[in-house]
Amino acid sequence: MKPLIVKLGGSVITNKRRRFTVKRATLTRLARELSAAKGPLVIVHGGGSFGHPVASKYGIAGGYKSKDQLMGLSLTHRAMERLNAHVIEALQKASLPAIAVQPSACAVVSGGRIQSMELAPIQKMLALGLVPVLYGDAVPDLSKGMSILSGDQLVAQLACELGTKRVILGVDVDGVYTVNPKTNKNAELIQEISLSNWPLVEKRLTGVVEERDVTGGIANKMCELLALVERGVEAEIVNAAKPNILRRAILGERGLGTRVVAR
Ligand code: IP8
Repeated sequence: MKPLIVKLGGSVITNKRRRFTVKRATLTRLARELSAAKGPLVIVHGGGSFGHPVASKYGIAGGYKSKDQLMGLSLTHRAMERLNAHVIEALQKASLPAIAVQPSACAVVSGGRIQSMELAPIQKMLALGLVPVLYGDAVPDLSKGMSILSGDQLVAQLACELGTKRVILGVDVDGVYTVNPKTNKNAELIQEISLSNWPLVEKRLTGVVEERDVTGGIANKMCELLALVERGVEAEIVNAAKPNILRRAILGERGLGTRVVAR
């Protein structure tokens, strides 16, 4: 059986306004919702207020320019490890046998893109019934020296390589909107994004991302997902900040947020 891949967005599990702050109650609830999965599961989480501020301070995404960025990479990675420890602990409390997998130690990255990834340990973990948990990470980069590998890119890579049929991305709004729904009441939810309507949708998206993450906004997310659905994988962006939405999506319900489709 192919694994389901679920991404927990950084804005769902951390308080983006307060550095290094986990939304503990949300994480506890999401761990319980994830435990509803019937088959093999891979979890990826984003950086939120752990990885992004540190990566941004040291300009990690721009590549290696000066020696102080080495400490920056080390600190960014450590911040992600700390967040990952919170996630793993919450999953364990929900009886999921979660195990951390360090992306910077198994992905070969060049120009910010994964060139290859060692997946044998992850495949064995899944075969055993473990739940691998990966995260956006600060990584050595073959051409830029260093870069940031986003959780979204990891989701796409893992889905292709593990033969996943469906990926679910949990965010803190109901899906993709025409404008930022937190600040504009005229925001319209886009129910379906496809390869054909994306150029038009992209033009309509204005100010959807309020604080830009070091890994870019919704356009980058959509690039990863559209490339994925082109290969026959289903993708849906749902509101994981609302109780039970992620659980329902995991149990197979469709149309709970924005679906990304090939047609
Ligand atoms: O939040 C970025 O991952 P993302 C992780 O999935 C870091 O874009 C280290 C900033």
